[in-house]
Amino acid sequence: MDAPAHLALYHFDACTSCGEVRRALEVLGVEAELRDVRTEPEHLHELREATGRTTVPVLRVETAAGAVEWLAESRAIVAWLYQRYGEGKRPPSLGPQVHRIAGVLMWVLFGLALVRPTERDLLFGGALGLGAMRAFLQAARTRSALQAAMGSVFLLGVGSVVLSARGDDALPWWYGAYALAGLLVLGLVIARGRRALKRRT
Ligand SMILES: N[C@@H](CCC(=O)N[C@@H](CS)C(=O)NCC(=O)O)C(=O)O
Repeated sequence: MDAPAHLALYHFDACTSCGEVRRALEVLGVEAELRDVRTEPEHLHELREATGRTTVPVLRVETAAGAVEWLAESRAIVAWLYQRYGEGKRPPSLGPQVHRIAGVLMWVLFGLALVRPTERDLLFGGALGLGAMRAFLQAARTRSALQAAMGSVFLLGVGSVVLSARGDDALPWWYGAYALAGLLVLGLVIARGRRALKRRT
């Protein structure tokens, strides 16, 4: 392919695979127009029309001559970016691997917590702790505000499990966690509305 003249990334904030691509763009100092398919549905429409896909990330590469190529799958996109702009650097593998393994482990602990009621607090607390670590690491790597908020919800869950394990049931953990999740959803709806308003003006 000729040298790309314009890159556009179809993505959305909460999408972890998109975060990997945003991270690669940032590390490599590559400029790309970010097209959010959740807050700007017209981009989802364009993507579906051009590729038939409704999942992201997808990178649209346009050359100076006007040729357009669409790259899908986060790993393939990151590999392409490093190959083209990495100057010999290799794509990161540790961060994504830690994220994947922590995710699997978290669900195993959640599952075990359901079938082993005697160790429920420990298993549940462990799962929530892993969830918090995973979300905060991802937030730091990909600068996702949503992941940071998710990390806070998990952390609150850990605190509440500890309180409940100590017999302090005055604050059942799920009240706090759901209240925070509600606030988060509200915050996102407001932010989305404000962005949409800004685009129209
Ligand atoms: N294996 C794909 C995963 C693509 C994928 O599942 N993307 C999700 C978000 S992370 C998606 O677009 N889901 C559609 C939706 O949530 O509307 C990749 O790594 O790029």
